[in-house]
Amino acid sequence: MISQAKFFSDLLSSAKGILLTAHRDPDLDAVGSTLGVWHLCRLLGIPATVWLSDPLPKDCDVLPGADRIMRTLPTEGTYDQVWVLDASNIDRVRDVALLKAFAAGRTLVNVDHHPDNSQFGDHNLTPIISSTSELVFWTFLHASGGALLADVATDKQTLSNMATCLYAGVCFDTGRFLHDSVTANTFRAVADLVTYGADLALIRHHFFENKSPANYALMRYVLNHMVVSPLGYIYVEIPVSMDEAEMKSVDIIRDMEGTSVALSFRETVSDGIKVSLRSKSDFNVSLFAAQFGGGGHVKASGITLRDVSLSEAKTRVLAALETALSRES
Ligand SMILES: [Mn+2]
Repeated sequence: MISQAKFFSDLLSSAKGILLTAHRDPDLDAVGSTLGVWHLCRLLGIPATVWLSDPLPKDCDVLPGADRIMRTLPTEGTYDQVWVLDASNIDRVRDVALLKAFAAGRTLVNVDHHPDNSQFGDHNLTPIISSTSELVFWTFLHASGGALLADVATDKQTLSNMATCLYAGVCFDTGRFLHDSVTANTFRAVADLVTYGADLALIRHHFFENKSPANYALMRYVLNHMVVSPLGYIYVEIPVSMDEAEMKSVDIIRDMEGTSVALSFRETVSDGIKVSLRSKSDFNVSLFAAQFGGGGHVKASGITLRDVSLSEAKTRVLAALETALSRES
């Protein structure tokens, strides 16, 4: 089902050494897919290193292999390929200048599922699919006819570790299998990951049943401050003091009846105003975000506005949203 699966499987198999990385502020799909490929490299005997200079999301240390992730670029070792996962653009990688310098003279491979991917790699594997983790499954574990694993299937523990990491990524990016991006193939992929030994209880417990008091404080704040518009959208403004590390405010308000678009406006210390958008209708929030230089998915996108106040950002985006929504109806 991934037409280039053989090409990328051959590319991976031919590597002398692979540096794996993902977008800044990595989420569970970014971490799960890079670790998934890392475990695959171990199965195949290919030297590989995961480099993520940002801190991992809460509890990601329970993912098998997370303790081997490097915060700084390796200075030793032989690498002929650099793989960037789950990033629509190379500039989404933290320390992109370091990465570009490292990638010079090496093969740059872009593996991602965002529709606005900029095709920045020497080789680009960028179909529209639920998650990079699902993409990794279909490309390397299934579509190759299992050939990549034929010689190594006896290492059940590494296979199970890989399955756990990929399952975590799919589970997270699909909102636990609720988003429109979920297809019959997503469930087929997950069925196989479970067969390979994905630890569902580990993922459920650490990523969905282990919320911190700060997460509950955010939920309380959001419920007290959300604003429902009669025009069919809902939004909330989040001061810099609130912690969104575990859950995004927009995902707390998106389920309100009678609304098709949900937004959060969040002040950050040094990164301007972050606007997160979700759609429950045909309204394309990726297209909408593009007018402000943002992007993402049709149903989930983001905008960063610099040098504006929180209220100014809100006024500008909501004015454009009302115009766009009125055009739709
Ligand atoms: Mn993703």
